[in-house]
Amino acid sequence: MDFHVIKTKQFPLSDGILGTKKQSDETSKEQKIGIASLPEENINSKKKRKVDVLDCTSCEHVNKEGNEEPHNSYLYKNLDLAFPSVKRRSLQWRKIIRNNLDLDYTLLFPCDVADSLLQVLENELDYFTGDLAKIHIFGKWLDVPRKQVTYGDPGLTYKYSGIVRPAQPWPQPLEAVRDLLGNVTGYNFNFVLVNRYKDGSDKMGEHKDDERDLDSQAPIASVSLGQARDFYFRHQDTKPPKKLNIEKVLLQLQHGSLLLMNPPTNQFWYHALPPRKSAPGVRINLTFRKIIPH
Ligand SMILES: O=C(O)CCC(=O)C(=O)O
Ligand SMILES: [Mn+2]
Repeated sequence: MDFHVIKTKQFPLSDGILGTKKQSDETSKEQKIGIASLPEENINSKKKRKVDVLDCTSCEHVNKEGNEEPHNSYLYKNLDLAFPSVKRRSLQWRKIIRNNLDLDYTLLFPCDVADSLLQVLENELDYFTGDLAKIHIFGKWLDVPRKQVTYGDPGLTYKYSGIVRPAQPWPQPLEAVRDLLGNVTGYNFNFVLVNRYKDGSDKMGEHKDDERDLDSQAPIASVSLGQARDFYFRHQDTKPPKKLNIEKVLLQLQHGSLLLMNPPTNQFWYHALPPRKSAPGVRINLTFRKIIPH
């Protein structure tokens, strides 16, 4: 699963249904879209994979002085929760379509905002411990190889991997990200699962997010902060007995990125975040979901 990294110019916009705002003074900054996948026309090609990387590590942090409108009422620990610089920016989406896979990827947050948001979440979130930090698989209770916590609207719960997790009240910064995603995608997410990977040894195994409680018409919106990590999708029928010849789709999820897993992706494809010694930093991932209340 080796990646060949190339840096590319921006991909064409495909903002249609996603309703992103255009006109921006920040798009002139050299930004490279970060995604690793085969170009659509090369699905069955045996050529080496090319990975396009939108790399936040190389972009200069924005000097806000004089450029920002005051939004003091939202100012929160050096983070403006109205996300004005995000709303002003023109998002460059990459669409990936395969056999029942449907993804949209963009760099949502400029580096400075992503840095601040990561810092705030590092300071404020408390992760599950004890029994709440375990999952139940094949009759065994196992430690989750990362940290997790869940938030959402009052009364909601989420059942996955043999466990039930309550929606704790929204922390202000996550509520603000939820609202931003509502603007960007048009979906009202009511729940978020937070995963914290302390280093490259923390991981997530192959799974589908196909629980019955999820609204099957809504995407899952995955925001990544911190260490860039490899991520892949594997079609369910690539193993025996069917052994279909459908290639994995490989991505590298960058600091500040947003990945939309649109229906019916999670009916047909597994996804996973494999361990990576070469990715030693902390990463926080937020998967915003729409749960059907009972
Ligand atoms: O950390 C990630 O990017 C993956 C998270 C994920 O798949 C999940 O929360 O279900
Ligand atoms: Mn998942």
